[in-house]
Amino acid sequence: MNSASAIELNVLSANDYKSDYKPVWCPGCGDFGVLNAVAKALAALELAPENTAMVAGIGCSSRLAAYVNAYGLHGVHGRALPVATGLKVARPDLTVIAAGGDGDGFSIGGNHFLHACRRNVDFTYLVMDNSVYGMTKGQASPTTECDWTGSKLSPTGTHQPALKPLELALTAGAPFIARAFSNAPNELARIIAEAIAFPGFAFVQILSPCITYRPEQLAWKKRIHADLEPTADRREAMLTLLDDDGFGTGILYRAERSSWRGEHFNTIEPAQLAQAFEVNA
Ligand SMILES: Cc1ncc(C[n+]2csc(CCOP(=O)(O)OP(=O)(O)O)c2C)c(N)n1
Repeated sequence: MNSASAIELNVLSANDYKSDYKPVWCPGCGDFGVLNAVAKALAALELAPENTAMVAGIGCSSRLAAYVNAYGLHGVHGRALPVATGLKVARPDLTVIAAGGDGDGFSIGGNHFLHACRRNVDFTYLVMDNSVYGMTKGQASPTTECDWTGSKLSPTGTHQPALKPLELALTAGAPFIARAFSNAPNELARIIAEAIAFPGFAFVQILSPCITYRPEQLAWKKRIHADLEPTADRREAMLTLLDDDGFGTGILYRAERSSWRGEHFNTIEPAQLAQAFEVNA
């Protein structure tokens, strides 16, 4: 075998980044588009599956971790980010991707989201936002519109303003913030690849329709406009968001911020730490 064919054999295609598990998502679910785009991005970046880890919470979208051919953890509801943080700090050589839904990430995991943005550990967070709790049969989530009457638990609407994930990420300090659409495969794969390549915490809100509990979201494809332009100016990014209708896609904000790489906190020896907490009777 010559060396050229040996190199060829090592090149993986997007399909090689899909596991043998067949997705159990409903036919037409936006999350299929996200799986395809993640596979395409991993192939484009030529990341070895054995050097890549996907960590997810619980929900339909969080099943993504099982469907990607890499190390995976389908963990505890709302806890993908602390696990991803710990993994990246312990194994900085791995490419770490966290994934989940809007319920997982902004409701039970909301606190972790804010602190992951400000802590800025170098991993990517993909939120498949369908503005509903899909897995538990259609309750309102933090990104559900206040006048949505589709759930028996909130028949007159939630009467609470929907959270705005991009604004939250910007105010909490995330250095890379983007929005994408599950049904725009090339743009989605490009944004995911840029997020993974970014040296810091990279947040991507992916509008991913739930055709079962929110069939009206099929109309999202008519509302999407791919016109967010990256800026490193927080004021400019915030002004864009103040006029945002929630359907602009692209990279909103990309700024240099020193990433938390662990070494800042490794200056104390465990014995010294134990001494600091010693209680003298
Ligand atoms: C601690 C805990 N609380 C509640 C649940 C029930 N639960 C499972 S998935 C889910 C919501 C998932 O919604 P989302 O994250 O938006 O994902 P989707 O299913 O829509 O993709 C809830 C409340 C749980 N599994 N664990």
